[in-house]
Amino acid sequence: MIRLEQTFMNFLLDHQERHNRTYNFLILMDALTSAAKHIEHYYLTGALKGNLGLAGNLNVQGEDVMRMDQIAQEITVHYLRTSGRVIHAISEESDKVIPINTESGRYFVYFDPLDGSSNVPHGLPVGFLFGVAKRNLEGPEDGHLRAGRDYMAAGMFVIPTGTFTLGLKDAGTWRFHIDETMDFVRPTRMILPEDAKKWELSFNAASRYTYAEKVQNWIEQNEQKYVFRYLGSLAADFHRILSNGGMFMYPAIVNHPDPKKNRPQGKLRLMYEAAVVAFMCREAGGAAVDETGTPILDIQPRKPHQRTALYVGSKLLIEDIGRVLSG
Ligand code: FDP
Repeated sequence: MIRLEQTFMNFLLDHQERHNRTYNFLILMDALTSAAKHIEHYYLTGALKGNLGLAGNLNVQGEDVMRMDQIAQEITVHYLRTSGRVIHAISEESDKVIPINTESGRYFVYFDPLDGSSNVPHGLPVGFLFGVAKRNLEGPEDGHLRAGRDYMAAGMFVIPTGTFTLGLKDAGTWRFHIDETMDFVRPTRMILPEDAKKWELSFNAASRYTYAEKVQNWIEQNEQKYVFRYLGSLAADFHRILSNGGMFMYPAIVNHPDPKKNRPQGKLRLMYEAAVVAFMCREAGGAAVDETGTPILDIQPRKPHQRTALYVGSKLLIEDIGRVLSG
């Protein structure tokens, strides 16, 4: 007997019906999964077609744009536009807020279509991360800069592994795998394991002496209890933490020997990186804080590309480091 699985769309349809919701979110998710599959296709053949190199320009953060970043951006905006459900989008690849269906759209989408750029030339895992918030449907629009606690969903595709993880507000975090027909299937509820045996720490170890002293001390006192893993791609590193437990961190850089390289605000972007993983983590029983110990999901963004430090993972570990950070 072959084993056939429930599809993502079927799972979501069931979810929407159980909560008496419209199908608009389904249409949006169809657009996002289609975009992810399309990006995955380009990524898999990227080395052959010369798509894994630099595009020759810089992005809004002053970083080199890869050819794949542009492809992924074009694909995602296309699918969001044709869904007819998105009012505005904020993307890592675009300086300004992107108007999509400004009259009829219902959702704000915050995304990074290809995160983890150091992995791109090697064809190794990168992430397509996104958060979704709903516009105010009654009365005047209340702005597109939403805190993570106001997202209705947040998810990530780890490309090109065929995995998709989605956090749904108050309804858990679910993982899906791509099947032979390119459908995402087999909803599996993700709950961070309480047993610390498999817990991992994930951070750029080469940068540890650039962190605040209290963070360095915490690492020294705790690292030997856990396994260390770091790929340098937030989605892929967080994917492991969700399964095994532990903590991913990208602390503020405050003690760099070259002070110009300090990043007191942190490196990761709040709206389409930190809040996305923090949302999925909360729905899986975990937590996330910034450099002051403030919950990531409570931070009200002041600008689209705001950066933050990030500590995300198993609740006990985040509470522990949170005490150190806020102390
Ligand atoms: P990258 O700069 O390679 O695109 O989004 C930023 C990000 O990747 C994350 O995906 C990753 O976790 C982190 O930065 C890696 O940064 P370091 O190279 O400083 O470790």
